Amino acid sequence: MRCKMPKSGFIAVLGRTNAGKSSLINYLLNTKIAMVSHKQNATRRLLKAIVMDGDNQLIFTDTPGLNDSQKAMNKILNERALLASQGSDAILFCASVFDDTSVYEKFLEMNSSLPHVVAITKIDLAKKEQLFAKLREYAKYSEHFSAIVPVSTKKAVFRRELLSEISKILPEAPHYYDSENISDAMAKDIYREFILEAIFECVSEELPYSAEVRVKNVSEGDMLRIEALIITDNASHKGIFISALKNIGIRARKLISALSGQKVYLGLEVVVEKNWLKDEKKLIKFID
Ligand SMILES: Nc1nc2c(ncn2[C@@H]2O[C@H](COP(=O)(O)OP(=O)(O)OP(=O)(O)O)[C@@H](O)[C@H]2O)c(=O)[nH]1
Ligand SMILES: [Mg+2]
Repeated sequence: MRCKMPKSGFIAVLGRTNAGKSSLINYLLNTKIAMVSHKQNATRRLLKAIVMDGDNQLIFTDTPGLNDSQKAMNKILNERALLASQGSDAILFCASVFDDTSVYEKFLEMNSSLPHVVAITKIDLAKKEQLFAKLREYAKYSEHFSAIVPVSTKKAVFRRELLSEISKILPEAPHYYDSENISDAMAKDIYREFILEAIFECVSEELPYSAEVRVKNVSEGDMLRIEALIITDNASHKGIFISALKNIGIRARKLISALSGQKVYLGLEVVVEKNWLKDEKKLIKFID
């Protein structure tokens, strides 16, 4: 007798910045591993989340949000997002219920041969009529997507429906990872994302965009000890980061402790790497 093969595959999560991609991935995984921010262009790196839907294995790649900015950093982020779809089996396109369909139209113009599902996010913030109107707008493109699913990570609705629609478009294949794993990322890479999230939360306006984080050391004993550098681009920014360091530390420690289940010591130091954002070679190396 032939055993039924599960559906398994890689799904690139694409969409405009701030559409709620990272939040959705955390929700689908039932564990927070991806950084989230109300500020735009928060996610800089690709991050995989391994989600089991029954026996099916869905490996989501969080990607930087698509944007029209001409800044060097943002161009690199766009390229990264599009690259993520190349090695994938399917795409999950995310758009908030308030976004117009222009980003989706641009996505269709890419003519990706991959099957995709559309997730309409943040439906908790919209009236029913707004959601229905948005679904009618997308109905024009129904020949392109295999399903459209409204979701809310705040209300925690339609997780099962979304996973099931994505499973349908994946190939039959054995699992790629042990089903106990939640990500292929190293713990220190997730800690870096959490420190970045704390920076986005604790320092204002444009300043988080001048910062990168490097985790220097992680050691485990009676508690988890992490030493990390916050790198910024000039001395006056350094001063502002130093004054926000206590709050950044408190927030980041909370996130790391929730994931690791351990008490956390977090040693943060602020250093200046002059103009790292303006030197494209340095920029690529820093956000690698
Ligand atoms: N009310 C509500 N807010 C949401 C929901 N999903 C995400 N958000 C908020 O939307 C903002 C952006 O969320 P992210 O998950 O960081 O968005 P993103 O698409 O990953 O953004 P980039 O990384 O910049 O591309 C955050 O403030 C989230 O808390 C939702 O379902 N409901
Ligand atoms: Mg994100």
